[in-house]
Amino acid sequence: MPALVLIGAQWGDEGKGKITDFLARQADVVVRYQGGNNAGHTVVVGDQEFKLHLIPSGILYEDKTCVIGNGVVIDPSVLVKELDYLESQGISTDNLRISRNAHLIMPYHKRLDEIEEQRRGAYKIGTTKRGIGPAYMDKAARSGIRVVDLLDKHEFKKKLETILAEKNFLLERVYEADAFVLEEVLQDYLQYAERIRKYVTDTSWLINKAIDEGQKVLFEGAQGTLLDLDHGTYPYVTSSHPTAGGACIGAGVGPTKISRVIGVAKAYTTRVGQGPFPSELKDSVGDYIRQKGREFGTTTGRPRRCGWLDLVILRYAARINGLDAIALTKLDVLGGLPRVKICIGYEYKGQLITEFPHSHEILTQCQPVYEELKGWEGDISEIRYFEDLPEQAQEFIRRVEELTGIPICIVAVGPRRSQTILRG
Ligand code: 2SA
Ligand code: GDP
Ligand code: MG
Repeated sequence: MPALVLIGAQWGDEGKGKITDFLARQADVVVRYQGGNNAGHTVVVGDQEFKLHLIPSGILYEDKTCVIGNGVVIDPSVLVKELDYLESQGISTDNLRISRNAHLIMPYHKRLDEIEEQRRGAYKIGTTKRGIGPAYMDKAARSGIRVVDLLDKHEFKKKLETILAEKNFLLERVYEADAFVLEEVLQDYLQYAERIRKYVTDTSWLINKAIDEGQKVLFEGAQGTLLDLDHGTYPYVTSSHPTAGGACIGAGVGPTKISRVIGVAKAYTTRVGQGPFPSELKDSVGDYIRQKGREFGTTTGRPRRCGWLDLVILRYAARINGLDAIALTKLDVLGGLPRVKICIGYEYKGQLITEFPHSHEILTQCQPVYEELKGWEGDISEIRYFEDLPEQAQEFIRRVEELTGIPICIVAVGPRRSQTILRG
């Protein structure tokens, strides 16, 4: 895998952290390329569980270079906490590199995220309130502040002064909310600057050099395909590009450098926040999956909405990302159900649709069409070979491969590194 992109094929939380950690063993460089600390990637090493929000999951290995690319929005207060946390656990952060061009999440972004979400009323998105949307808005509006600005005290003060005057006007006069005091923000951010300065570099140069020298680079997506700003269930999406193409822009590498794309998908589907979800289960089976799969937000603790595996979504993810293979996670969670369903299409106005609808209005009116398979009994979490899985679990995997046309290269049967079945 000279350059492998790993993306979420559903609405996030597919287990990207676990699969990144598993594949990172063979990688030299691990790169985050979009999103921010809205992400929550869980990695279990031995008895210890790590929840990472900004730093790539590869940091748990001593010898991997870990990059926060230009496409990530960085809340330095969270970054500093994550650095402190890792170091307190005896994990070195010396191999971390941060792009000079990544944009910063500022305190006003977080306040605006809360206010805007509240003002949406019934149309709220269900954001993580981490300031992600407002930070990307400023980036697109060309009024964002970047990591490189933070490192120059005078430049940072000048920029902050101008932008804060505007934001305070908006907060006080339009939203009747509290304004921010320049000196206070400045003081906090200049402290963060000193803490992160040593990690900052030209990360696009570093990644391209690594690829050219034959090193292995793993791009770790955050969120998922259906949360992509362009290709997701807009407007119920995040403000970045979690799809494979996002890796090129968010890391500064050309598409010709990417050699393989793997989509991580759960054996069922979950979603956090608002928006359409055709195969959602609002019954005791949904509750069973939520409890057994511990489906609660890694960042906010919110209960995740749960439903059956949706192959219309997986085929769509295969198209948008150009998937070479799927890593199927959490197969163990479906164990114990007498029957399992897979959504093979949608019924819309009496017709069967098998392509993901490009219209939000159509999607909200789609009813899932299911194929039912036999479930399997017993705990599969200690199984390490495909052939040792119960016949019904093998059939489930084969059927997903058949109906998507994409091979399943990895099957995860538990949160630990070792609870992974590698195929072919
Ligand atoms: P935002 O905050 O602007 O990115 O929110 C916009 C939508 O994107 C969804 N979103 C997520 N969905 C799943 N997992 C995410 N990360 C956390 C996790 C979520 C959590 O790992 O569990 O802890 O709640 C994530 N981040 C953003 C969000 O729900 C909105 O629908
Ligand atoms: P990510 O955002 O895609 O990295 O996923 P999260 O970490 O937010 O959520 C996935 C959760 O499932 C985490 O608690 C993982 O430890 C856990 N997990 C990952 N793979 C498996 C699996 O195969 N089986 C089980 N039971 N849990 C898993
Ligand atoms: Mg997550």
